[in-house]
Amino acid sequence: MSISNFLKVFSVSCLAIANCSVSSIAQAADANVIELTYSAAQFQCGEGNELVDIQVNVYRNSQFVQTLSVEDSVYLPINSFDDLTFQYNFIDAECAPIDNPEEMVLAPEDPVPDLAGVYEQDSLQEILDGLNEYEELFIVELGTSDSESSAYDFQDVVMLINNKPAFSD
Ligand SMILES: [Ca+2]
Repeated sequence: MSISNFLKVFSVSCLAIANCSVSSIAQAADANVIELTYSAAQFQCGEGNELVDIQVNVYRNSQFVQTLSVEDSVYLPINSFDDLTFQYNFIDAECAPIDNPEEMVLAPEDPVPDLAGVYEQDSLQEILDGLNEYEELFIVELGTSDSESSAYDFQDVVMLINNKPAFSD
């Protein structure tokens, strides 16, 4: 990717960074740019209720970048996915996420963890099977930390990590 393309791309996410500065651009010069797409949210406050609208605040190196709703994408220059942290907000819901949501990144060849939610586990495998080699899944469990629970399915929030966005050639 050329420097001008990189700066163009960076400036996109820069729009949302309150104190985006020349130094932060310089700092990001060694970083890889990923495209993060919020694919799906699937959470109910109790069985039979509507799916909760979950908005996700994205932070890079502890700085707020952008709020994502389902189907939103953002380009993020990062050195590692660990640079990113997330905050999950339930909109107009009668319940709230657990205090310490559990997050996981899965690459295409990774084994799908042995989760209680068998049906969901199958579809997680299907999503993984459909990924390109440069893509990964970011999956989140917001309902329970009890790995024996059928709610422990890591599909409350699902995001696609594209490590090779189209512009990067
Ligand atoms: Ca869950």
